[in-house]
Amino acid sequence: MTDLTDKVAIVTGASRGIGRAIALLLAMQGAKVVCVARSADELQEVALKTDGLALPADVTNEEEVQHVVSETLRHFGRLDILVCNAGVGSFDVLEHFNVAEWDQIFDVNVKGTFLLCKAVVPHFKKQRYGHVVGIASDVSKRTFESGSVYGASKYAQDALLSALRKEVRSYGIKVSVIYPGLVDTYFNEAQPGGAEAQKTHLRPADVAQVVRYVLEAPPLVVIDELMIHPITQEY
Ligand code: NJP
Repeated sequence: MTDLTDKVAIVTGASRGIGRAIALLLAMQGAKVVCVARSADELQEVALKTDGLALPADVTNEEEVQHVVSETLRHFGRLDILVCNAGVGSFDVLEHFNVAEWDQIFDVNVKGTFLLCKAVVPHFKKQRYGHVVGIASDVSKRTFESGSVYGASKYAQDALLSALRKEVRSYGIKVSVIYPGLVDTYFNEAQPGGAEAQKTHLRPADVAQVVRYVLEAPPLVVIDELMIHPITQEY
């Protein structure tokens, strides 16, 4: 088993939802967590709870992403884990989307993942160690009506991470991709905690447990992919 004590982990989208739950759980395992998202106040609250570092940043901005990585290394002197979780989505028939909405979804879900990996992987290669975890989606593997744009972005994010896994394996770097089904979060302007969603959706902590499981795998073991659904969800 890989001990997470004192491992340094960047978690994007840590201000709420799944990312917040991942940050809290990794901190409980003794990891030093760098919380990244745009909402500075929410991020500060998570950083206080995790005894970690809040670095407000937009994952679509290369300079801000580079700053997150250099500031992490300056502050902690090491970096072991990257969790690419920040993501956005909305759902409608294809012709109702405009180009700005397409760009926003692809910028956060695909370019954000690309920029974080681009900034972190050279460091991981130098130390010949590191673990990238991507929070993709079950719709990285299937399509559905009204999911064309979001689904395309999640297929692209998955392809990027799967190819990266092949590029970095010989350096001892792991890349794991998690494919959650419905999760009770603020995603797509939802309000979590409703009675119905509690019966039909995973909790953010369920996904966080999967991330922990993947990260704690023995050094020789890489869990490439892991899909998780609420038992009530038709898939
Ligand atoms: O959503 P939500 P989830 N730069 O809205 C951050 C995937 N997923 O936790 O910047 C930096 O509660 C945002 O922070 P802020 C989904 O695709 C979900 O459900 O402050 N951060 C917030 O912390 C996504 O990849 C479901 O607004 C940015 C976080 O992202 C991941 O799970 C199902 C940002 C979003 O929190 C987490 O989403 C599935 C930016 N430009 C996959 N833009 C589900 N919930 O059902 C957004 O299959 N964030």
